[in-house]
Amino acid sequence: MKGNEFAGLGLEEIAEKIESMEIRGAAKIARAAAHALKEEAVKDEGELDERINEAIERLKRTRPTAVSLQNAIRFVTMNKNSDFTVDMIKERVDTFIKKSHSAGEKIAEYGGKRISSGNTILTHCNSSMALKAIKYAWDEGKEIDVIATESRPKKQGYITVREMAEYGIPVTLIVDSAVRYKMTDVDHVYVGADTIASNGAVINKIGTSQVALCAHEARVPVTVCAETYKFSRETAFGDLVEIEERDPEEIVDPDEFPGVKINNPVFDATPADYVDCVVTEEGVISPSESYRVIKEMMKG
Ligand code: RI2
Repeated sequence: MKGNEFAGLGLEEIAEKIESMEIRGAAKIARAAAHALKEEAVKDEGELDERINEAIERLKRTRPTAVSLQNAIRFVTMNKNSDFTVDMIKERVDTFIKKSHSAGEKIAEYGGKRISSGNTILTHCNSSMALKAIKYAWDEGKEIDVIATESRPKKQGYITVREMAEYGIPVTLIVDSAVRYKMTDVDHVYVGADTIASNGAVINKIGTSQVALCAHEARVPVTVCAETYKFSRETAFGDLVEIEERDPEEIVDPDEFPGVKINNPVFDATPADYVDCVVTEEGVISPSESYRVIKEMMKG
């Protein structure tokens, strides 16, 4: 069990860090949101129900696309909006955080086993879950190497290449537009997910669908590493996943481009047809089984 990643941070600090992406990655923002609820629960001011409901509203406004955050809140509050107790919130938060870490360990193992010695794995953005699987394969003594995209505009690929290099795994950085050119060298694509819809579509960092399209063309399997709390029950009832649009200034200084519209959508949807499998803590599934995972979630 890891130490507390968010020690000393309260609700507002966590919400601001999620918004600014200082705390980022769908798994981490889910754990951070859970931690923030615990911090609110133990405060000795006002009504507990009110504090928790306000905290939930604040957290939900931070980043709209990753359902992991909403599912963390749902897990902690058991889908209620009243009759909370401090002990219940504390216990549920600790359980969620523990489950998140242990899901990561299982995903590492199941995802890592699918990688063979000699494989080149291409990854996009920075997914803690995808990288855990790659590290597991490396720890098993497999000789592998990684190609990582830069992942404009926030360049989370820099985090990935540093993490791989520090771990000793041979890694090559490429610009996003080099993916199709490099795909002939690739044996597997490993990515994470922010949300998985009931039809098996994977919503992940912008550009993931282009990577998957290139992989599909080259018959390279695409593996998505995602915990079950990244499946969206709302999509089973017809809701569409909101794609977060961030500040155009993350791309360029708009003042330098007068008269130009600048769009900064930060996620896209990869259709299930372009995904070979989803590695969850419960096992490796076909994306077409997403609805079954969601149905199971609804029982709990
Ligand atoms: P893990 C990230 O979102 C990336 O899209 C990444 O692939 C996904 O979350 C899953 O990450 P962002 O916060 O949960 O960088 O696997 O926008 O760490």
